[in-house]
Amino acid sequence: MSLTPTEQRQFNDLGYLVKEDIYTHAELQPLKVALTALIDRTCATLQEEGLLGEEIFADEPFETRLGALFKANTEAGERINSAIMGHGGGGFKEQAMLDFLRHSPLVSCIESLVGSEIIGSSVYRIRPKAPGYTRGAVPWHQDSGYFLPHCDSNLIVTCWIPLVDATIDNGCLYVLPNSHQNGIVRHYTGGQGGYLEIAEEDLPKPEPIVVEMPAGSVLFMSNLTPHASFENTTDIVRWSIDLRYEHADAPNNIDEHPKDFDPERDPVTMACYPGEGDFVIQDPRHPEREVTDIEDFQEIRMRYERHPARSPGRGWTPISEQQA
Ligand SMILES: O=C(O)CCC(=O)C(=O)O
Repeated sequence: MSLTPTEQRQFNDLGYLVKEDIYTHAELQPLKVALTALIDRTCATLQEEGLLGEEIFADEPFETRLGALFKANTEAGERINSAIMGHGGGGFKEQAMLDFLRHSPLVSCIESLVGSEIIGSSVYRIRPKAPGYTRGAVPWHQDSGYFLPHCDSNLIVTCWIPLVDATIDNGCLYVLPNSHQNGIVRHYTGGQGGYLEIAEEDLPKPEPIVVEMPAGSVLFMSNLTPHASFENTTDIVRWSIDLRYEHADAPNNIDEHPKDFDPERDPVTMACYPGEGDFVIQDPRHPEREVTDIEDFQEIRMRYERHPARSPGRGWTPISEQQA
């Protein structure tokens, strides 16, 4: 599976593309099983701490269980979310995650967009948007708002992948089409949910497209495509994963150790998101560089958890200081 020329054109012209059936239901299953096991372990810890009673909704399906936990005990729900999202959101680093990142139909599609040498961006996130989760809605932004400015001219492809059908009601994504070719828009820090936010008056003008999509489809976006998602008003948890990939020429920290990272260094010498570890997904000339072993993958991720190397960021103004 790869992207057809028409699909590539749509991605380049509109800044987004949806392709269905990149993961079958069976191929989503290992990740759902691993996430369920993590929920079970976290419930056991919360019970030991006296924060959760007997009821852990073990018989509820994956789609609704975390929502039921949130409804019964918001504090426990928030703790389970933190366990899933971990440090910066990319804390989940089990075999099922590495397999998901290396899923060959997806990697072939990425190859159509960035070429055959592919870096997995450190910034992958699991987002269980449970009803009642206060940081579920993500305001309008471009992913480049989070990356350092010298990466604006590099294509970093975001793949947004729902693990359950994503609908308007459960908080699917919205994108602004045709808005990725005019560079970065002003963002503010401390927007809705604590995220970066583009103010209403700075938003590019096209009408937003609502991207409802079945589980296992992939929404491909560029790092300059404005997108947002809103509240989940259903009982279904809108589970999704967002992965990012770039060409090996784009700034990355593959061969860098975080203890050698100096936040005072000239930002143009840094990875696009220097706070977490990038990894090689595909290198046809040097396949030995590809991260295929779970221990190697975990080592890369944990290096950065042990030595947090914060991104100097872009110096956006806080939204509280926005001029009227
Ligand atoms: O999943 C969401 O609701 C927001 C995702 C997002 O903003 C992103 O992947 O950059």
